Amino acid sequence: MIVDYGKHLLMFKIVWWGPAMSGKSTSVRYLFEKYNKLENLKSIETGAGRTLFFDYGDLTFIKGNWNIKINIWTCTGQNFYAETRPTVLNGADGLIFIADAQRNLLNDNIESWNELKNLLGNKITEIPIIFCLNKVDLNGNNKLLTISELKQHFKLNKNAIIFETVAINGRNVFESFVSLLNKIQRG
Ligand SMILES: Nc1nc2c(ncn2[C@@H]2O[C@H](COP(=O)(O)OP(=O)(O)O)[C@@H](O)[C@H]2O)c(=O)[nH]1
Ligand SMILES: [Mg+2]
Repeated sequence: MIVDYGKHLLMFKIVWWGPAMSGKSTSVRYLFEKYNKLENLKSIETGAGRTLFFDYGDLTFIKGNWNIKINIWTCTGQNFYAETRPTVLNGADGLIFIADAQRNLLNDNIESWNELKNLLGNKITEIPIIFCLNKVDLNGNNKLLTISELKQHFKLNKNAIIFETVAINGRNVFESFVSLLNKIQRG
């Protein structure tokens, strides 16, 4: 977090983390759309067609006589770009972990969570994290992970906050973001 008392400016960095294709870009895009700030969202392409490298952008709010600028990033899921992920994490004040609710992708979720834990080390207990179990619209045939299964496989404590989200229609996307902001604010 950067505090500029002269300019009354508070700057945060929030990173959306999770395996490839879990819905990070879709979630972030929904947020920028909601705030009518889609033009602030930049995406870097890999050059290999539509595959995204990462997305980033700022959302700015006014609270009292302070400007709050939130710097938003998504990590890249492709393993080819794994070396960029520590950089994206640098200086993060909070994280939203987007897990894919499809049961057959459990191992991808666990692998991504383990990578994050390794990169953060001790900081994992200090940085506020909110979890999203995304794509819960793909229900049917008992093929979705449940919140309690995710908690168990990720070894989360029982007060971890997990939202069931649908990034393609925005269900709980804004709520998970606000929940993280509250968590950051409580410190
Ligand atoms: N059915 C469904 N599809 C989703 C949802 N969220 C994302 N997707 C789709 O999953 C694919 C990957 O999403 P994307 O946001 O690019 O994933 P990222 O790699 O984590 O950034 C895209 O085709 C999205 O439209 C969701 O909640 N439900
Ligand atoms: Mg993406």
